[in-house]
Amino acid sequence: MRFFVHAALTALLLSLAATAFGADEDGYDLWLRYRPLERASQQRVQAQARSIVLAGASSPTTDAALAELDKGLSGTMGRAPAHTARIGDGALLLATPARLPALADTASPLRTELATLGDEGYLLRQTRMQGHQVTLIAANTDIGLLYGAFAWLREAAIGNMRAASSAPKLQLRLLNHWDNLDRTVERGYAGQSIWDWWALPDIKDQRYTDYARANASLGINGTVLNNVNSKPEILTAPFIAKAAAVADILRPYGIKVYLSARFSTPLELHETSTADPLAPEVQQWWNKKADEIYKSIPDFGGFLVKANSEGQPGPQDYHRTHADGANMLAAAVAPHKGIVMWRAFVYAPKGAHLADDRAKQAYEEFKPLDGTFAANVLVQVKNGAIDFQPREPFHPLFGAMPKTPLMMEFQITKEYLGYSTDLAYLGTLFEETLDSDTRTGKTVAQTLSGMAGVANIGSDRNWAGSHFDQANWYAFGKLAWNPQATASDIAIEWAALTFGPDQRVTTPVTEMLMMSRETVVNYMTPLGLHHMMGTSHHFGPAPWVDNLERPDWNPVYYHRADRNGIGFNRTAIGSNALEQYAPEIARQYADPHTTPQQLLLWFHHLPWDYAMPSGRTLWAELLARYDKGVADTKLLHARWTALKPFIDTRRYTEVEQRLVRQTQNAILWRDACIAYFQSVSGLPLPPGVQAPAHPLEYYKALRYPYAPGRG
Ligand code: BDP
Repeated sequence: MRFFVHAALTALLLSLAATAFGADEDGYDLWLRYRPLERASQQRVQAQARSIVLAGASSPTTDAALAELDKGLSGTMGRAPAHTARIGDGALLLATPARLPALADTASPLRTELATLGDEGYLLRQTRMQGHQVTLIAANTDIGLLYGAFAWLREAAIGNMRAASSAPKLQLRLLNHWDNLDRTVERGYAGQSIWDWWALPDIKDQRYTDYARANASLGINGTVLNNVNSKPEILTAPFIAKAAAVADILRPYGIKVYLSARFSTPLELHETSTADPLAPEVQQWWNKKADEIYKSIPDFGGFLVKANSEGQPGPQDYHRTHADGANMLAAAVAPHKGIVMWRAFVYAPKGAHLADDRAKQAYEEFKPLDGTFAANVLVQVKNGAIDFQPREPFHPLFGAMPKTPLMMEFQITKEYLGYSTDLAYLGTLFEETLDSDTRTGKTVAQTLSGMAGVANIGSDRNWAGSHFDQANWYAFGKLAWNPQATASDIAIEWAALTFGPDQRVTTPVTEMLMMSRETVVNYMTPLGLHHMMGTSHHFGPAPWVDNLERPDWNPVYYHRADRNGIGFNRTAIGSNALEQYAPEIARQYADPHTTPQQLLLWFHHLPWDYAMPSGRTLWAELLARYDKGVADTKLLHARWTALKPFIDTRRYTEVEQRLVRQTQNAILWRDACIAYFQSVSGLPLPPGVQAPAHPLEYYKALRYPYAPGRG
């Protein structure tokens, strides 16, 4: 009997806990969930928002800010306070100097503070205004007020209510959609493109507004709607009208629309006889095209261009330089204050001369052009010199082009890190690159004028393909606003907003996030290995591939493993890619003993018996890393299962299924790589290291014909 009472009580408590931790969520609300707060937090929020007051007349942007405050407060508090015209005690007051004379008063310390916050900054402050105690959201512009409203709501949702002041450190904070006009997404793992080009411009999905809200909440202020592998049609009148409809929706949220332009567009549309950037007919065509676009989209941001890379057309087809091409487009958008983001991800097209090391090509092509780009051109550089690998050293162009504004290009979508099935928080990857010291007097972050992230957004209900991948969108936005923010602070905040502020959840979730990317590095490409993924879809291990048309598409080109050793020698006696870095770095990394272990095989080819700091041989260390990758994946899973009582069933299950799959992926990577490297090294497995489950041929025969993301 006692047993039954006990069991019934436990069941009751468990079900209460389940209710306490909420009904099922599908992830659509992202970090803007606005779930009911506990009583004590509600009281704190209530004290700051007895009424809502907007100083001055409304605008589409203040309408958006007020609507968000209503939505947020209805959710967290159960009801939104009244909007009033007069300031009273406990008012939440939104004001700019133009809206409220008291803020324009040069003697006011708030005015002085605001003067440091620029066009997009904001401050949150408890203060007295017209004799009343108020909570002030102040900014210099309406966009600043919107950002401030989101920041205040974030504080409310976490129950903090701290004073704050913040301004973006980078002017350009963009998403890059690799979305095609047929709604497929290149390297997208979250369903179809959210842009329904067929339905636009007449039919406008509510998602576009929610997309704008989510991005504005992070301070993202631009979006490139279409794939860098672009099509000429995007610049025809019907598509300009479609882009204009999107721009109209995003505008109140401070987000500008940009388009990826195909360099040969006028030629392919049969409107010119060449695409040579120095031909007057081509220049005139682009000038007229820019005028046409700006007529429909007055605040059009400009163009993103992938040229002379992977078969895309470009100025080199006419023996012109990247600067000639970029400057021609820049001249077309300059009268409208537009910009051109010209990508540095270039490597020789098929059949052309192959560099001895693909990692060197962007630097070789772009460094000599420093100082020759027009003022409204930015060169957009991927974080590393190869291609969005789980780990790469920072790209040598950062710090090497002091006369050219640079944009960082990160990949938020996880093409090489397990799609949206494997958990890998990229905040740590982004932070590692941004904090790298270029030894030119600046960190990578300090060399930047902007930051672009290849979006992981799609039509999936949860936007990103998995709940945890939302954290990568979040971290990108936060770091674009402040590249000095830390990945762990961002993780804590995201965890609290996504799963609620209970520390029994936020602490372990943050720990999971923080260990996840290193876990993926360990089970995929430890110790500086890179580019060993399956051909074309880039899923799963394929270190054996050696038969592709271009040598630098083959994994064997990158790991160079043979009976004697492994790794790519990029020192002076190798490809000398090291020479592209500042002398201090080149010197430090010239010696394997002073090269960070995590980049060892990126820069060095070493014998299998090379002595590692751990006391193990390189061979044994490599095996140990693979084992750690698998062990840590299991640990991620175990940490999540311990959270079961605290997470709604739907999200718990969706994440859990992925972690089971990730463990299988990790084992696959470990086993396949060990089987392959053992076949080349001929070395035995040390005692205690488990043999791969299958012979090498089994792994080589695996195929993924319908892997997603190939656009
Ligand atoms: C590679 C992708 C390819 C992109 C290319 C790029 O595999 O789909 O088109 O980068 O950035 O990572 O242009």
